[in-house]
Amino acid sequence: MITAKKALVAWAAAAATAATGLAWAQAARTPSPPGAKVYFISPADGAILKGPVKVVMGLSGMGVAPAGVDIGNTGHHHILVNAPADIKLDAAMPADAVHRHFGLGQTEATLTLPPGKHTLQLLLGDKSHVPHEPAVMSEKITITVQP
Ligand SMILES: [Cu+2]
Repeated sequence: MITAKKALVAWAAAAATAATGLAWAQAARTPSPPGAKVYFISPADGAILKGPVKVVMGLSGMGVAPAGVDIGNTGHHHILVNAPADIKLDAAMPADAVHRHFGLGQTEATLTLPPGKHTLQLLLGDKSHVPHEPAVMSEKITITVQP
């Protein structure tokens, strides 16, 4: 016997697979144009510095727009601090110590991080903080903050 919940899950999976231009709940992802990329202007990978850490974010092939603004080929920056490898790309990013949002369209940030090694990664989000499809994500860089 198939339960209502199982039926719903099966339907959802089929709908998600078949979705073409179909808004599917909150998981609908905004397309990114080919070649779009985010990158760190600073700091450099491997940098050893004293805090607070000034981060300058670069974006190529798309525009920066504040969160909540629905304009094609735009997004806002997020810095992922010490993110796990299995970061979710199909849902809105939470706002927490790992996911730092710059929803006003900022392209610079100052991070206060404890001394030690940290990884930083940029991930662009759409108006609803959901990564684009395909995700516009930088390489992960490692920095060392001195005491
Ligand atoms: Cu965001």
